[in-house]
Amino acid sequence: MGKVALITGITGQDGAYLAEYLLKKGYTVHGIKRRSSLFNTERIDHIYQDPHAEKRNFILHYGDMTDSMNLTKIVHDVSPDEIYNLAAMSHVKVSFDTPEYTANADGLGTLRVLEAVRLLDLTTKTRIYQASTSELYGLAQEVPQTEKTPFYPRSPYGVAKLYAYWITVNYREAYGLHASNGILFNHESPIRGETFVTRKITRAMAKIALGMQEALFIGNLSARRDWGHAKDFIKAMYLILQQDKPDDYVIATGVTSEVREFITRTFKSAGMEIAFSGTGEKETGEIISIDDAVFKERVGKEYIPAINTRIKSNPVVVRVDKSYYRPTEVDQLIGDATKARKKLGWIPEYDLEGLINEMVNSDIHLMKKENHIRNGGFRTLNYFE
Ligand code: NDP
Ligand code: GDR
Repeated sequence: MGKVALITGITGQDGAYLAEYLLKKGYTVHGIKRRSSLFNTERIDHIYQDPHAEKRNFILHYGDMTDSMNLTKIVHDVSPDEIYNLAAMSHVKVSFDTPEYTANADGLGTLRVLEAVRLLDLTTKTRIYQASTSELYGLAQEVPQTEKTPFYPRSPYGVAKLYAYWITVNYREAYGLHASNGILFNHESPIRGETFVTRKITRAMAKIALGMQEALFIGNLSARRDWGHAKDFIKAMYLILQQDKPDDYVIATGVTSEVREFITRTFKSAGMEIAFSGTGEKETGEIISIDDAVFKERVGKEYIPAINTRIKSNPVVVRVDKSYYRPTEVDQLIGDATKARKKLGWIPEYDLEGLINEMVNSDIHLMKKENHIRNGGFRTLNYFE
């Protein structure tokens, strides 16, 4: 009999990759999804199984991190070997708008999962992975950040996750739960939420290249992040729960880059050279040249005349909008994953270039599809976040 896993946040980026990964390993995967007025299972559609099918190894349950009775019932019914607690209001900027909800879902939500395991006498059976974050370091007290670096969160999200981190450690120490924190640095992918900065950039670049959008409006260009690929990072989650002893691990690539550089590299990957000028809110990025060969290969020969005409009249494709600034910012993050490398044998396969190329290819493909729909006279959705 394969193991049984329960994933909260299964409809999110990490939940989708992890579910697929565990299914391939022979697990039966249960996931918690929220009731939504629209379908919210797009990321797991390829592994979705008809609830009417007789034998299933992928089962979804309605639930919410703010509802302890519901969570306890699901944990009881599933009796999982492993719980991956990935559900969270995960957008740092939005957490300033919804601080109480974020504390409830991200902080108390974790307590609810731990408490369900304890109350149901599953402490010796069920292992728990808590999705902790580099946002705990916030105003970083040390460079690079390790498991020993003191925390200094800078957002309601970071503070809620700080509670989640420590309550996980506390349940491990107080009740002997196999409960571990993965302190994961930023990880991205073609299925990253559209309002996180990397995906916002790759989507906007694709639309600009295809003549569907004028400019990318962005916030703090100077923030630095340690960006990896979600496919690599979910493997670390799995490895953490396979260890005999529970523990906390930093998971990071060890390379940090500016948002500005992510933009430059994204456009370059599709054959567009960008140069930035000006400072603060007046800073802009303009296309200074097109590499026809790369543009042809990545975007398509037929789009070359239009982009050339466009940049002759208006080369500016990046503008700053201060509404994307955060009340308190995390300026720089870079992780040291030596412990994970040594103890888990975890080594990421993707570098930043590989990540960007994959996201760029995927978003150009997606936007071409949108473009075809528009050119066919049909409406497509507008997103301006
Ligand atoms: P996403 O935002 O893509 O996914 C979050 C998931 O949580 C979604 O399935 C969402 O459901 C679900 N969710 C949100 N609120 C609730 C709630 N109240 N009840 C039940 N489910 C809820 O995040 P990621 O996949 O990127 O991240 C996974 C976890 O890892 C999160 O906890 C995040 O904070 C943490 N993390 C992420 C990092 C990253 O770089 N990606 C780095 C470090 C930590 P729905 O689809 O309906 O919105
Ligand atoms: P982050 O990711 O806050 O690190 O949290 P995000 O991509 O939102 O921001 C990264 C940096 O880019 C700057 N930035 C912008 N960010 C967004 N979203 N939109 C913009 O227009 C923009 N312009 C500049 C931000 O100010 C920031 O400095 C992510 C989430 O996945 C968390 O859940 C997770 O815990 C951490 O990563 C690790």
